[in-house]
Amino acid sequence: MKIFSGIRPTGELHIGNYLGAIKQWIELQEKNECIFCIVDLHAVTTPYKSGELQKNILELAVAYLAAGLKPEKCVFFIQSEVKEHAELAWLLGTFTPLGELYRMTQFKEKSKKHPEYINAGLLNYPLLMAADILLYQTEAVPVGLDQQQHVELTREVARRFNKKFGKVFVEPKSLLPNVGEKIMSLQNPKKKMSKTDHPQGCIGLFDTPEEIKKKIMSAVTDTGKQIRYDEKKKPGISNLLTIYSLFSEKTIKEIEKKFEGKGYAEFKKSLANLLIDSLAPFQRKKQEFLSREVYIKEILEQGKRKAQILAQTTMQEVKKKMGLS
Ligand code: ATP
Ligand code: LTN
Repeated sequence: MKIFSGIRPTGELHIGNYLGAIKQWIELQEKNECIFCIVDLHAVTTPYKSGELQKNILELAVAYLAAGLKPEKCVFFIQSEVKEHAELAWLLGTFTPLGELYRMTQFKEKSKKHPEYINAGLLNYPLLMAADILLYQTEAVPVGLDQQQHVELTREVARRFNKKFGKVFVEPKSLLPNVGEKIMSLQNPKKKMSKTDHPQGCIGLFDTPEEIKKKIMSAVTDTGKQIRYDEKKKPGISNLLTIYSLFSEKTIKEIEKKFEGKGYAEFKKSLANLLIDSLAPFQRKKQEFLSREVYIKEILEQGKRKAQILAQTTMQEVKKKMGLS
């Protein structure tokens, strides 16, 4: 199967990114044709510091490697280095009704969060994402729940193009993890964990043991004492149980049983230790890759060359069908 996915270089990866997206990528790379992108053109649609972007891009590449992506098994590259992404996004915009873009949840949420920064790029964001996906004849897109709506829009765009101009694109589907599709913030269990939100709400893949302990111990929980999964009545504890389950590979039931009659503090202590142990290998690998900048740049260069060939082939067909060549 052809797989494509991407992450914005907007800060340190967190366990939501890992459980929602990257964990699936690592499994998928073994038996599929995978392309994983560092989507820098998407990162500039929300407030950012231009002087920090290159550093963030390199850090995301390091994070991809530290989390377990293998350059010999998948392609990874930087979006802005393959010009066809922006070119195709423009063309897709010429036949997409504005109303479809205005109703996207992410556009509404990011507009609310940054009322001073509602730019056309933010509105067109899903078209650039559609271009990312459609350029590579992608069949499946492994993402967290928040991105499912964008993949649906991509399907619609592909369908519309194929009908209007003739078949070029494959209609992709989203691949969500069975559990972990939406990890919630530790500070506000009604909101998703996010790189650019409250840092205390988010466990970074490379957080130190002290940071992990502090964040888990101060995670917002619910009234009551029981360690029991109930998304409506106990969203805080339910989120922690989900995280516990995914990192320990134990079922929620088993964990509830293990902590029967015990308090929140004991459960949290155990979760903090589990996370410290589970994330330690990522931290070790990150240190190793941080000192190998030349190697990482070489991987990104090779990825760019491979991606360019595929993207150019699709673009030629698109232009021919649209009468542009
Ligand atoms: P930002 O704060 O910049 O919007 P983010 O933390 O929301 O960043 P993205 O770069 O938008 O992260 O997402 C990268 C991938 O991680 C996507 O596939 C997204 O669906 C997934 N993802 C992000 N947050 C979560 C979460 N809390 N739970 C599960 N998956 C998530
Ligand atoms: N919008 C996504 C990142 C993204 C992406 C993609 C994901 C950009 N292009 C293509 C999958 C496929 C997000 O997580 N914010």
